[in-house]
Amino acid sequence: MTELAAVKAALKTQAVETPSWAYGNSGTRFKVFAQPGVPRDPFEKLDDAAKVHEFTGAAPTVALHIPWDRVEDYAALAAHAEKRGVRIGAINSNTFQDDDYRLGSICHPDAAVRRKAVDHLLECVDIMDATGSRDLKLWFADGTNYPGQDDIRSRQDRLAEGLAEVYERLGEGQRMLLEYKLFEPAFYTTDVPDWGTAYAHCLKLGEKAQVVVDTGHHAPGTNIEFIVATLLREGKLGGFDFNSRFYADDDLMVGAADPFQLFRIMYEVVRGGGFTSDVAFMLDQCHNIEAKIPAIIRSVMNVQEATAKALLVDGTALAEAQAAGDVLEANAVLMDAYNTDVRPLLREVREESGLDPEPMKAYRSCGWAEKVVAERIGGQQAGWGA
Ligand code: AOS
Ligand code: ZN
Ligand code: ZN
Repeated sequence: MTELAAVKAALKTQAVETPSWAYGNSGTRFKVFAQPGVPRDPFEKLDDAAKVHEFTGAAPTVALHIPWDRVEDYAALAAHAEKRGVRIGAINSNTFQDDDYRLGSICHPDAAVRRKAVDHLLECVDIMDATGSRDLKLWFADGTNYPGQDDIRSRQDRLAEGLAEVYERLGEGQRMLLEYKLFEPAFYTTDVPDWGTAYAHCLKLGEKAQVVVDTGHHAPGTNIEFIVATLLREGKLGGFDFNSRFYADDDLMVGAADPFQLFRIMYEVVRGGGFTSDVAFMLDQCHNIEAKIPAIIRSVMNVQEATAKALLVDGTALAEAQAAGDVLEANAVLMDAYNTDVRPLLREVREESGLDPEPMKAYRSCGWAEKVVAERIGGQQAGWGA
């Protein structure tokens, strides 16, 4: 296989998971702008997700969020997905929306609240069983707002205890993906604030527990690709929540603010063998002011473009320059790949896969947007702000 053929072959295997909540109405704490034609239930969210897959060929799974996607019959939901040509991806838990969780969930000082939170996580594993989902994705809003509010160390103990109970419940081939976030909604301490804390818990739990890197969850200036390289080296990178950020957890379209950062991340993924492993490439975004399905198609394409550039890095030339201590040449090798216009390559890849080379245009002219606007009255809100 020529090198270009290998790059194309790799791109054809790429899968980006889209989040069910990105198809629903969303906004900030100031305002949710309702859009016409948005899904009214989880089944319709899957219908929209199937459109993204139909035109990109690269979005075969859809993440669910419980309770936003709660249904009577999860097997029926999974069957509906399959009928539309997609599958159920990660199950995202929600231990942040109930009044009971004012002081936290799994780290709450009251054992009864902790019990409720853990029971919810166990319910999510039941849903994984029913839908065939592989991953339980955990993000905890737990933390404190004021020094002294609660004991930092005890909260870690409670976290470890709760996670261990859920870990034990995981079946064969199921994973627990633990997400970290620097701050928000808690502003003084967050119980899983960084990759180190997530890693420490996952290491103790065992090999089914892995870390999720949400690209919006870091302090400005954090070198995310270094974290990616480190977690991959340790076999602990479970996946990504991709989105882009200008300021904090903006949840905008991945690759919008900083496509170069996305390229650097994807380069470390490729370099560390993560592209061909079980690393899950998930989107965690909301489309508050832009049309949702096209924004998700654009996001998938942004990931594809960054990946194509990462795959084009001339590894031999880079290794030679690095070994020779040729700083400028090594940097030039990387920048050459980044500065390549990979859109023609991706168009070819799509054509070879029997797809329209221009997913955005193809979606716009397919009539789906007009159809759902006419048919769906009273679309559902995604769940919460962003
Ligand atoms: C919150 O900031 C996180 O990014 C989570 O991944 C969250 O759980 C997700 O956005 C939806 O559940
Ligand atoms: Zn996330
Ligand atoms: Zn987030």
